[in-house]
Amino acid sequence: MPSAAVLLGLALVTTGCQSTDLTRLGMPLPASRQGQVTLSMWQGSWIAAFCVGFVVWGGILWAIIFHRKRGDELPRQVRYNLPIEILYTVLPFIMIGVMFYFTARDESYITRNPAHPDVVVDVIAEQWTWQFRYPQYALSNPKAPYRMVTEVGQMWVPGEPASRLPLLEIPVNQTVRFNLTSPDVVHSFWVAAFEFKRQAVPGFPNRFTITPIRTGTFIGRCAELCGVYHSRMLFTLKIVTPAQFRQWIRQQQSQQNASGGAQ
Ligand SMILES: [Cu+2]
Repeated sequence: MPSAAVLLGLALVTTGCQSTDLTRLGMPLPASRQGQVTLSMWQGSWIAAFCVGFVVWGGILWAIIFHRKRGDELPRQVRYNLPIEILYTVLPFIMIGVMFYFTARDESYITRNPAHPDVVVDVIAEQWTWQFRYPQYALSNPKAPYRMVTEVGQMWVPGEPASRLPLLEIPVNQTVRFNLTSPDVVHSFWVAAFEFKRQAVPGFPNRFTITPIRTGTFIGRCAELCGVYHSRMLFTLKIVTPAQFRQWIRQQQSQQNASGGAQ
């Protein structure tokens, strides 16, 4: 039981900063349909783990309290107890089977790539910035990153120096396919509210599909240590209504045409 208290305390302390809803057990409020599935998987795993934990802790306590050393006489030794041996062989198989079923079911949903997504975004992750291209609209990053030489080395800065982050804008309630590539080292596309990460591996294009379920502005990060400015490899994610998205695309297109075509 003390370990349960420690665990619970740890969970509260480590999750207390941003999440006020304890039922999410430290996970952010999901911003995508896939994230909702991940969250329920996370919650279900904890419930199952606590059920097993209570049985184990109960067994330990029971042994401590009712089977204390009472003298120098050795208690009756029991071995080859077939029912118990069958129980602790079969039970873990059942537990693993249940975990496997839910993991396989949810994973195949989360990694599903429908053949006809509403929006396609090509994501190029590079040291140390992001480019987002919308091939359906012949649109490249609103502002192309440029290379800045610093005291430590070279870094890519989006737009003007130290100004805004690369912008990824997508419409809510539509399926968005991301094609993820990297020209240099391994990076990782991560938006906490999607409860999802995927690596950008040089020479190995990755893809995934997200269906956002609520509008808002989020921060995207690189989640793979990729060099000196890894921690600055951020982007802004805006989930907007489909109408706002169409308007934004038109705006970007006219800006791009005005500045002389795709970069
Ligand atoms: Cu990176």
